[in-house]
Amino acid sequence: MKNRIEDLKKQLEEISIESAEQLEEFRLKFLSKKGQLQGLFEDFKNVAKEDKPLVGNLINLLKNQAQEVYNELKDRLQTQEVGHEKSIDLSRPVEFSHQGARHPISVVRKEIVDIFNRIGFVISEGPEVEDDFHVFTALNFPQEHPARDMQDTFFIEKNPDIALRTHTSSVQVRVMESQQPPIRTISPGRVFRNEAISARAHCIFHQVEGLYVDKNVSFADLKQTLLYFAKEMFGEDTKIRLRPSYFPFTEPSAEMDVSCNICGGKGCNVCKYSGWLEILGCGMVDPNVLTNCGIDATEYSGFAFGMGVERIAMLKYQVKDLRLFFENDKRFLDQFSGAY
Ligand code: 2NM
Repeated sequence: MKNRIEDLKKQLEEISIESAEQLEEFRLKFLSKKGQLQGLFEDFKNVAKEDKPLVGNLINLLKNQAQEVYNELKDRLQTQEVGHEKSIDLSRPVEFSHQGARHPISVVRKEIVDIFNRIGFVISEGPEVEDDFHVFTALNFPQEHPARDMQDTFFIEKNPDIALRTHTSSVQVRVMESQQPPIRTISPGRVFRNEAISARAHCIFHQVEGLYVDKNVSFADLKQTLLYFAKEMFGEDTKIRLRPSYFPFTEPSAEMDVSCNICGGKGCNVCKYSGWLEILGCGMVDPNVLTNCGIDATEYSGFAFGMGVERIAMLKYQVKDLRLFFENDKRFLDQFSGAY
């Protein structure tokens, strides 16, 4: 009897269980009515009277031990099986993410650039600190032009030949100097003007300028390219209109409006009841500019355009004060965290 108890105790200590089937086998063998422990209880009556207290105690201890082992193994097996459901609650709301997001100006700049990329315009970039030739002279600005005035342009104090670029056309001058047509390029970038900061103007802002130079480029090409852009940017139903304008670097020059996509052209406070929103300037590149950049103006012609990214972002997101784009107030920026 003692040997059987010892033997079962040993088996109990060495038990290893991997599956529910093995656990059930264990239960049948040790704990069930037909199990070995029950067998011990049944044979207990045959134990000599003087041995009964000791043997009885041993059997009870063994029974308790077997029950404990069983409970523990069952627990362990269950946590293994359902561990995933226990540790991951799929219905729990996500915690708020404090990761950063793209700035609305970056989102809009990318949108503009992507549209022109799709029709073959290649991005070009250049320096923000430029010389007079690339910012003004090559672009047909006369010596006395007011833009060259200290009041409009930030010059480097010790060298009036060096300035912060006032437009990204300077990048396109560099492109034309370094390569012959066909040229199809788009220049996004930061520009600087010595202006008083207000709800509509800032001394730093962002532009995207485009340039296309090839044989037989016409004003019709300009118009169709910009119509495509307007439809991609503001929606398929968008209409455009061109009004005559003036820039030193283009002739003829025009300002382009798009139909107001807030009121659909009927008139509202965004378009100031005109039905139209001004979004960019454009024109045919003045032959003088091509010549200044080393391109034969008798063989080639081109169109160019330029737009302010802040202005387009203001229209797109209904932002009434341009200064918000520069203040980096998180309460403002967080509103665009899903934009891209
Ligand atoms: C504008 C309006 C019209 C322009 C001109 C050039 C260059 F380099 F080809 F001469 N780039 N961009 C241009 C033309 C820019 O911005 C309102």
